[in-house]
Amino acid sequence: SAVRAVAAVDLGATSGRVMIGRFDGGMLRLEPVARFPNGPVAGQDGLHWDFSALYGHILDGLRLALEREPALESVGIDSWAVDYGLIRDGALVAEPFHYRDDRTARGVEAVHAVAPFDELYPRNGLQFLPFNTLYQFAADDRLTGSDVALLIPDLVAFLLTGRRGAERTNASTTGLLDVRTGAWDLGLAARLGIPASVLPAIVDPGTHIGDVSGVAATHVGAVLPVIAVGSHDTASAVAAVPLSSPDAAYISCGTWGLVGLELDAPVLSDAARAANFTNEGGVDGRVRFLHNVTGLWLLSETVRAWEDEDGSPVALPELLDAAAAVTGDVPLFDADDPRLAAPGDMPARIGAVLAEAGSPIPATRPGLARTIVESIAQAFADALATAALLTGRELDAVHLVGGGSLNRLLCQATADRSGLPVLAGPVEATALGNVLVQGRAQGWFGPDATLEDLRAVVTASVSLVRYEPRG
Ligand code: LFR
Repeated sequence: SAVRAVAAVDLGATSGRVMIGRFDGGMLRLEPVARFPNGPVAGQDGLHWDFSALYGHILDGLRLALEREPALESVGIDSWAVDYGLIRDGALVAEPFHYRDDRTARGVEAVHAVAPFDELYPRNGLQFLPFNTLYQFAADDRLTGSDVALLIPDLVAFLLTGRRGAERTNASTTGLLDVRTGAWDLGLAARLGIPASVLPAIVDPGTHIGDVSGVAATHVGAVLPVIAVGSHDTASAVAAVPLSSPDAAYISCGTWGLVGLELDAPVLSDAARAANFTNEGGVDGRVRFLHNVTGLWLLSETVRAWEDEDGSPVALPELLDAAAAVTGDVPLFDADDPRLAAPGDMPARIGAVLAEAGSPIPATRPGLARTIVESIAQAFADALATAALLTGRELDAVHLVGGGSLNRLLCQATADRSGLPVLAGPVEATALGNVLVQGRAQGWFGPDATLEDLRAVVTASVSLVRYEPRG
């Protein structure tokens, strides 16, 4: 049978990429086409994304993808969650804010004054994160003058096709989607002064959004269909986790470490609320019951500070090898300390957190890198234990996917600290999940392919690395 192919646009907080995904002989293969940096940009009114630059890279990447694979059947877009662009008269009002911008603190106060967290949790099912979209809306003066608010992947799809919508998995991260009915919670929105008109119609993964048209089609060089995927990157990643049993947990580890289980129904208990576990929407109506652990952000921000200091790049593999060779006591800190959420000066801020707890501050770079990795692994292990407790499951394995799956020190430390075997890979789970949902919409896997069938394709396509817990 002929090779089938689609393009995946996957935007992460530190880099974006365009990939070709090909399905051939029962296996999926990814070909990276373009990779471009991403990160916060300090503007006059706070931290933004350079969305215009990202969009330019996406257009260039799609053009290149079509050159390499003229038979591309469609494109799907995923990105980090919660952030949005405002549209007025068909154009972007301003560069979207970055979720790490601290204006959200104002929004949290304003929202909780009207609807306290205890009331929100059973309604929207979300863990408290100060940047959830509803808090950002509450701190955004431009919202009421705008025609519509579009989450980042929906914004890209709008610019490509002219069609507005809110893809369901990502909409679930706004705090404005009713966790029980799956519809916009317009009662809550009204109480918060959020006009219903800014919330577009919900679109399910697998839906044909529209075709690349107008200037975008000219730039890309073709009228390519755009298919909604699990547009929240974590939803796409979880869709591609080759779960080995119903009691297997996952960690999607990139900038964040998203630690949890896939469930059929949300858990909205007081205990889940107190533990700050979220019930986000997955592909096919599954529930992503998970906790956000600050992941490789701590390491990448640390490395970035050292690179600024040196004026030259730091080699990560060498750093991690040296970190693995560190012996003796490794001091730990709370990876989720909110003081480590903002960009800048990470080694000093981690040092301050350690010092405050009376812990020694590692004197060498490998020493600090080891402390960071072990602290992340400990936070992973804690979240895994909490997930098991809250769902009454006895976990038998942990699938670690995403960039973190290449970090052997992190994988082994997670196995050791959780007492569970860690199955590492695939590294590009997000792009694979993006491709799988498009491929299903294109009929690659037959008319009735379930999420389990899609995961079986992942199992057939990648090999996992197993880390056993050491006593
Ligand atoms: C991971 C992620 C998380 C979300 C955070 C902010 O890339 O999408 O799931 O909580 O970024 O959007």
